[in-house]
Amino acid sequence: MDVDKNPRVSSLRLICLVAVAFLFVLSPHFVWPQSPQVIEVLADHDSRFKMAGMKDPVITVHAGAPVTLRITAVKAKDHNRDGSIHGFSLLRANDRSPVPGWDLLLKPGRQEFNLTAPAEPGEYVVVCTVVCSPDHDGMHMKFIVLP
Ligand SMILES: [Cu+2]
Repeated sequence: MDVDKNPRVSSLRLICLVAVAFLFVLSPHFVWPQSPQVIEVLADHDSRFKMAGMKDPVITVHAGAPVTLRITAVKAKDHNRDGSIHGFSLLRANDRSPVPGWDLLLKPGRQEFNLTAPAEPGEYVVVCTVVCSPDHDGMHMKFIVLP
């Protein structure tokens, strides 16, 4: 019997072909998911958050997008018992409620956090949660979530 002319075999072939085509079209979404936005922040010795090229640092992200926070922390006057020298905690601007997963403690030096931006667009604020110096109360920065 000629295999090629068997209708079962040829329909199986067609299904395989369609499946492979689908995988080919969809593969970028599996193999290369949206690459994270890398944000570099300096949590400095003068109890201030700083970002290169910004006098008033603002973090801007898109709702639900992957974000890599690359933070360099430099010790101010004081530190926590656990060795944390600054904190990086994200709050909603309107009610100061914390954003889950965005309450970070910083150790001296460079550290990286892979996070997901808040799902809700709007205005947020980053605050330091370690009483790092007498100027600690001024250690905050704007954080904007775009749709
Ligand atoms: Cu602080």
